[in-house]
Amino acid sequence: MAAINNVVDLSRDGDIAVVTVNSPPVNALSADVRDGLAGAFAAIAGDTGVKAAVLVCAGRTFIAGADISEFGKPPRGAALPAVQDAMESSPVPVIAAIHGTALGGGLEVALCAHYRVSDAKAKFGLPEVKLGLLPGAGGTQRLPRIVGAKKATEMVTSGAQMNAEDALASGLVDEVVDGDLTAGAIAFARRVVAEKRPLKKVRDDASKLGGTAKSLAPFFAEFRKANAKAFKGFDAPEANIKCIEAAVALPFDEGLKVERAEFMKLMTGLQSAAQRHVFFAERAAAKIDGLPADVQPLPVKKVGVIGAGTMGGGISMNFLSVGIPVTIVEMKQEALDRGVSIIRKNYENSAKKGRFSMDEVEARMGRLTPTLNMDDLADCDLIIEAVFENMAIKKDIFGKLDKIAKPGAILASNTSYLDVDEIASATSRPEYVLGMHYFSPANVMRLLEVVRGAKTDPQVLATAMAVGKQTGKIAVVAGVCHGFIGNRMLARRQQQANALLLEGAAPADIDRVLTDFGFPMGPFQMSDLAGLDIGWNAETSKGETVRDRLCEAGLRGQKNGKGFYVYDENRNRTPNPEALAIIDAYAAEKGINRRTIDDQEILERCLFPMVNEGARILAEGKAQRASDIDIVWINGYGWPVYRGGPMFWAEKDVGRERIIEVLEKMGEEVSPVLKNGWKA
Ligand code: T1G
Repeated sequence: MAAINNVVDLSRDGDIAVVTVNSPPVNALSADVRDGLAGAFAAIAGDTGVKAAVLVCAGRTFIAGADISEFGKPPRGAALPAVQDAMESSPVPVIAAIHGTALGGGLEVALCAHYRVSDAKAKFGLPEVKLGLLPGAGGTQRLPRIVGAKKATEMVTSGAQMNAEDALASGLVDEVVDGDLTAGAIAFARRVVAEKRPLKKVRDDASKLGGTAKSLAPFFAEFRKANAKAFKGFDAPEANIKCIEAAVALPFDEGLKVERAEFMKLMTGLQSAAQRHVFFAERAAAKIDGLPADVQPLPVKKVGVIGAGTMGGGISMNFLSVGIPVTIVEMKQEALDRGVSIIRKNYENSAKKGRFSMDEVEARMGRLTPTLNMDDLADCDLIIEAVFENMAIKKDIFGKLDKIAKPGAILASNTSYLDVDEIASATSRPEYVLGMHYFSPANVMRLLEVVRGAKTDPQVLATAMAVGKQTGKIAVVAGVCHGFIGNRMLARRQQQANALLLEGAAPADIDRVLTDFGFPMGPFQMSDLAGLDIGWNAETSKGETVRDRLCEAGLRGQKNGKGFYVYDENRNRTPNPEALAIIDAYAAEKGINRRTIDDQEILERCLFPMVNEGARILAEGKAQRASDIDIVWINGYGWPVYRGGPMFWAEKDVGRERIIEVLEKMGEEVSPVLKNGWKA
């Protein structure tokens, strides 16, 4: 084995050359890897003793793409197209041997081999669209030449991965190897040589595109129409489609030029910078600053959930779905039965959609133990309380749990804003208490705010974070404060939205400005969906707020078809003149001069105070890093991923100066962290 450089080795198995990439963690196409590959294939081209070459990767995966951390930096090392040309124009057959995930540039490199083999678990994809990009190394021109233009369009606009079975069926791989992959690839290479098989260049075979520009035009038109809602706001999907259209309409090298041009437009755009920021921010969120390296998560083999309502049921499903048994507790049999039946119905619906079998439904339900007796939680490793938001009730429950739960059990509250330290004070083991704030529907929403109490033990925190990852959540550490990270900032937006309402902006205008910005829903649509009477009490209501007045007038939102909007039987909404009249009257009563407010003011007043609150949260250490705040808002509150999150947007899109200027005009006290800038 001869090292070409620190990450690429070249060895021989008789007359078969083996190029091995070994660049943990995911063999990304860094400058060193590109240099190593260029060197290896140059050596192979110059060695007449070599009859074929196998490209394989060490570690957990084949090349998982270009090295994203190099983007935006001055280019170094061999250019990827040069490496690909060296492979494609190799004088001997090149076989790519794939395991793990061949993604992005990794698959594009494999598509420049003359043959591809893989193990049975390998996955294949071009996920660049998730980074606001497109496959910029020939993937949009070569992939359709193998799987057809239609399949390629789906793959590059969704970023979805293809499994080995489908890859073999579609011709993406030529063989799925049993046993040792490298040995299987070398054997395959020997057969290619022995049978004098051609050096198949994907670029030269357009026979599988599946149609012409004319015959496929209806497909592309229908595809755009069918995905218009999903692609709204994103630049990358359309650019990807354009490249596949070019692959169908143009010769290979012309199509490559279109790909290059579209790629550079996206690469230099803010959306891709935002989505790349989010890629690394998601991974950074899992890290706990200052956690000693030797702190390992505690085992969580059995979970208890208190409360079988909407949140308790959804939380339980997260564990049942990954094989962890759950004991769920309720006060009354009827509530328990209702909770369990909703869990079953949700699973049965997923089975009907073909996500898994009815056997799997039974297996998951088989892991659920409903009970009316909290003592049945005595052997749980983690207990999550998900009952009504009332401090006295929660402290009572934690006091009882303190006596029931085994030593070392973690006690978590799903409170969405109450003081976790006060809840912990109801126990003799505050170091084992923290918050695990799920978002509704808890079995769907990816975000989990893990609230670190003043006395929470680092190992307990690490365990909750690990449990979050294990159950498919993006866990973010938050400190104890009112509303933690997300709800605390949301309150600032709602405050301004309510003020704008009185000053003259219509609910529909405010909602439109925020949905045009990219949020799935505006604040007043959300209020109508959640129900205007959440936390409202008819007996004590004195018409002090607009919401009181709306509720006193019988408006409840979607649940009774009238709130800020009136809703028809298909839930289509139109502004509710009754609500507008109530708002008018309230504003007049308060002597507020109403005026026309433009969209920019609406947007800035709704979002800038949020950013300021985010800066305060950082200043108080209630969030570890600004990118965590971005992850909270993208995964819990519908902030558009192509805008990178509120803190990224503030820094990279709007600029802190503009925000400070507007906040000062609004009479807001500007956080020093906003003035001085924050750790990303
Ligand atoms: N570049 C740089 N670092 C990467 C990386 C990449 N492509 N992929 C992963 N990492 C780092 C990641 O930050 C983390 O670091 C560690 O590896 C483990 O990752 C020209 C333009 C491969 C499925 O989009 O989807 O090719 O946090 O925690 O859950 O057309 O990583 O430990 O310091 O995610 O097992 C296209 C991106 C690039 C694939 C593994 N490729 N990666 O998941 O581990 S653009 C992608 C993934 C491109 C060309 C274009 C996943 C994974 P740290 P991890 P995992």
